[in-house]
Amino acid sequence: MRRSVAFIAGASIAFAAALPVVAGDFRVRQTDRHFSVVEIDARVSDEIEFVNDDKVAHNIFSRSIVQPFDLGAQRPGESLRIRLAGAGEMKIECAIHPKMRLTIRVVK
Ligand SMILES: [Cu+2]
Repeated sequence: MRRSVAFIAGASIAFAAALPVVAGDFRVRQTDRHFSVVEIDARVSDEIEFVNDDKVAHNIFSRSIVQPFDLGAQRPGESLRIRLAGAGEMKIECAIHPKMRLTIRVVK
């Protein structure tokens, strides 16, 4: 009996891990000219929300081959999103503050 309970528990954990993550899967804040996280492990089609909690503007971009983009000027309080389009590693930077760095590893 105990054995079958353990099996069911294990199966439900595996099922939960296989479920797709809902939209707005990751939220990255920009505070004191830094990203709130430096690394993210995500999946293709996950959404990353960038929230500017600073008193200054930012300009998030990536030259990554996987998904190059430039979100342009982001005012304080503004929230911008990207949806991850391909697998690979992305380096995210800010055109205004070169020390701002974020790595997103994307798997299928
Ligand atoms: Cu910046």
